[in-house]
Amino acid sequence: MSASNRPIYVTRPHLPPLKEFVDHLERIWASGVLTNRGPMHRQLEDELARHLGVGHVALFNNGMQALVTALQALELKGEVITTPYSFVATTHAIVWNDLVPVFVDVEPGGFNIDAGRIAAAITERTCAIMPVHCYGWPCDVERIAATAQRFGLKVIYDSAHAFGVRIGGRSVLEHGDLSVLSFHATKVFNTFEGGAIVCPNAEIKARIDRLKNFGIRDEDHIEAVGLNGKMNEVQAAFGLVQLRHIDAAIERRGTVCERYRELLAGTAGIELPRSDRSVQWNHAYFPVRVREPYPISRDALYERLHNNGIIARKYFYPLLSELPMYRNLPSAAPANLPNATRLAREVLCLPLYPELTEADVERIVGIIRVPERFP
Ligand code: T4K
Repeated sequence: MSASNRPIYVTRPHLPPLKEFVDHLERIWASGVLTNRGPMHRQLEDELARHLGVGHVALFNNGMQALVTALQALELKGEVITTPYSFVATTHAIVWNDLVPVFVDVEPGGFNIDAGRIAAAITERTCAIMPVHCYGWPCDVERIAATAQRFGLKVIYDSAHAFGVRIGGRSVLEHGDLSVLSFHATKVFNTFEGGAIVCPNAEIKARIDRLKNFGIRDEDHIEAVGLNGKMNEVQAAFGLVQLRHIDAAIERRGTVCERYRELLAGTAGIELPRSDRSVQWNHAYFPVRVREPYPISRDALYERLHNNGIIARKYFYPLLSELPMYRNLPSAAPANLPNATRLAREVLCLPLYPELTEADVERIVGIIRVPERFP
């Protein structure tokens, strides 16, 4: 297959030099410790806390288990206010804790929950807010904190997309009571599968460490109905190696985004994601909105790109509030969620990863600029 017609996926995992990973594997072989908070696991927790500029990190085998455990650790009961515009794991984690999701619309012109609408959705059953920093773009963290404080609510950020993001020099992961990362293969920083909870202090981290290990306190005591959420040593080793190369990978992602911005600027009906100098973004996704006067619909553009080997994705369609298990919730009514409903029908995430070449970007943009010329 020639370079001009090979498929281009929405993302590809960034793979560090194999030799560095093999060196780490040799150390695992020598130690005989494969999992259960081994030396690689402990080292990665320390290095990530330093790299991200946060207090404490508890590693997990994936982001979903981390979300479930974060909610469990805060001992919540009742309703959790959240966004309908996310990946299914966000709402599923709420329901796995026997909590009820309450959807609040996203902000006009943005991708995140509308912080100004949260107060109106609060009832006497509300116990927490679970916003998502969608595509790595920070939520209105100050306003969410003020609302939470006013009503005595916990805040758990789904920060699956927000690895390394900073606002005004401070990690966005320090906001909220807990913040949850995903290290899935499709993420900016990956450990094949993986995730983490960013914790403000050693006490809550210790509790979370017990919850992710079946709730075991010590050999004689099991204190809670925990799950098995432990990251193994091979995953942690991959994370350690990847961390050495992550700054260069994020920088390269930024270059690709800049190129998209230059080449797509002025394309009528293609709205580019906003940029803001006070945010140190991680260039996790490149979502464009496809709307009038663009000559074809978002779905038609998606088809046109696929027909030409460009596997862009409709993240996040369908809306979570439209899924069969959630659509009967009172807050799921489309009339309650007009901005999110529109977004889910207009957004297309373009391919974005460090190894995407200049020629790849030109090939993608060529189709978007004049879709009529392509089958
Ligand atoms: N919260 C939010 C807001 C999330 O977005 C996610 C996950 C979570 C929580 C839960 O975190 P985890 O439990 O996953 O750690 C993907 C990912 O599976 C999922 O992690 C991610 N969000 C979601 C947005 O995207 P799919 O079903 O789109 O993945 P898939 O397999 O279609 O992969 C997309 C493309 O990536 C493929 O076309 C090719 C490429 N790819 C994928 C994999 C897995 C590779 O090149 N290599 C690979 O190994 O869900």
